[in-house]
Amino acid sequence: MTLTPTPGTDAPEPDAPTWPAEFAERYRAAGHWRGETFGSVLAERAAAHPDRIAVVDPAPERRTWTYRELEERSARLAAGFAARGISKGDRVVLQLPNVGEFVEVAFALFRLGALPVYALPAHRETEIAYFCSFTEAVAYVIPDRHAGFDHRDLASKVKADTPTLRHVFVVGDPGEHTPLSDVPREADGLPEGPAPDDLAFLQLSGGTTGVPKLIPRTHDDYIYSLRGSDEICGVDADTRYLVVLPAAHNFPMSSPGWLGTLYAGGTVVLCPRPDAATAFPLVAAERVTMTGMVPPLALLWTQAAEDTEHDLSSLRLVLVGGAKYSEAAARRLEPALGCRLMQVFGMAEGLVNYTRLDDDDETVVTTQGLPISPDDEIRVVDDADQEVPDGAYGHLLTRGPYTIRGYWRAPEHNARSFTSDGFYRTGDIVRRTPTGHLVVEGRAKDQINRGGEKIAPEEIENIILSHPSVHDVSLVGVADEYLGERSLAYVILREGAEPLKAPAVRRLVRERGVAAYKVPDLVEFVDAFPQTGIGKVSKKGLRSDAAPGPAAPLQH
Ligand code: OOB
Repeated sequence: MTLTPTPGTDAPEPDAPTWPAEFAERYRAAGHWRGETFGSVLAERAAAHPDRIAVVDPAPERRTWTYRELEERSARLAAGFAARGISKGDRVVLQLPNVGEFVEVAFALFRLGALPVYALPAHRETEIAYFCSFTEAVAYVIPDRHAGFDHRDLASKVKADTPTLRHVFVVGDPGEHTPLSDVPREADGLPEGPAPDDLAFLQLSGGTTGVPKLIPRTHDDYIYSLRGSDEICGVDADTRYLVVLPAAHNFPMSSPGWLGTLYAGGTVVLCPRPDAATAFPLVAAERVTMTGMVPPLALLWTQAAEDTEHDLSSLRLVLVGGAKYSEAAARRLEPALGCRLMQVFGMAEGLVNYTRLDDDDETVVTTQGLPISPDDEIRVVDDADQEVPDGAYGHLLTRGPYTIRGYWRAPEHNARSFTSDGFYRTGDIVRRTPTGHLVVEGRAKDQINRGGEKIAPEEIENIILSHPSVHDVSLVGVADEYLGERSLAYVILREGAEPLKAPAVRRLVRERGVAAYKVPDLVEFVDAFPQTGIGKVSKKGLRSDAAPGPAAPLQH
């Protein structure tokens, strides 16, 4: 893997900072990092229980793959990718919805040591072009069409502009690209796989800046988070986990998610859409035992469960996280769905907290849980990085055996997002209860959390600012009963400029080709922004102008 160069030598800049040797040794000695890779884990599971069902893809026709089949398919695909010139360390942007091929391609890339870059199905040209060019991706894997959108046209445009991008592989009708099914399924020719401390993939950060940051996760660190999550959530060979959120997101991937389920030898059921009308019949037919979702979806499921005809009695545990889950909503989930609730407060950068199966009900509905690991170090600090007394609110800083030490190729940003001793500045405002459970009170980072989907205001502000009539813009989150927050763009027009209407602002953002969830929900024209004491735009002031008050205070 890339090592931190010794000062004074000409070693190349590492792609990302990694754990100092003494930490790595400690995490190995504690048994957290066990020298496994995703490839070795799948091979072991396939040898131990070849005929167990690993993956169920219900649509459009029910397909199942046993562990042996998944292992063979992904190993052969890995050899086929290798024959096409894809090798260890290469980046491959993976943008597939919840279909079996997602799992197959991910494991093929893991086996090769090529790094999936996990795009969300909602991402559009702006994001994809950035991921491809910034990571110098050699391949891009897409569905033909998904949710009414033709990914092949987008791929053609991106390929024309990205010199490194040699392959576009399509699941379905390929158009002018290569069908994934045409990649030769070689029986041999597999090069040596990655080492356990090599990078396994690049995950996307929610982001606070103009462009998303990439999160480098290793086999060792991520597999440790799977093992810990499995233990906490009681995942075992009988678990049948339904992937309702996009499989590319860290939550349904590893908390405990589809990777945690496969680690334990359970069955992953892929859900093509998250709505109750799609998911409930699948829960019943596949005897689903566990799933994870964001708060707005949990609200919908809770309501829909009241008069459903579908048998949900197989459900044992529903995890809810990604955004603050209101206590009132949390209280309704268990009676409605007839299963245990667990809150999850996690981040793609690493740290994941869960309430525990044996926590009392009050703790489950009022807190966001405890860290996975005894070696997760938690600091709650004031603005000067001084620890606050237990129970007081402060900024959450963390470091540990599965929390990154820096983003990928982002040294300047890393200097701001990490302390000099390697703690990640989460941007979240929390307090700790006497039992050590964390309660998320709000956020200090400039980010909007729209029902679990994260928006970096700067990215959208830059697009709106490019309009000649716009003098200035500020995007803020305002309270929303269902989503927790939605986005509001305050726009100041240039004097004497062509007048602009709200729909045109929204259209400008949409037509720039960004994920639909980033298009401002509301647009308001103002003459001036409220200022803070030092003359900076006060986002807090804007938020309180907009609404009687956000669901939770967003700044302390
Ligand atoms: C998950 O990961 P990301 O990377 O999309 O977002 C992380 C951020 C956190 O820093 C926090 O601001 C917010 O999302 N968040 C929550 C929360 N869970 C995440 N805020 C309040 N309450 C919660 N329960 O969102 C993610 C990753 C793994 C597991 C679960 C969620």
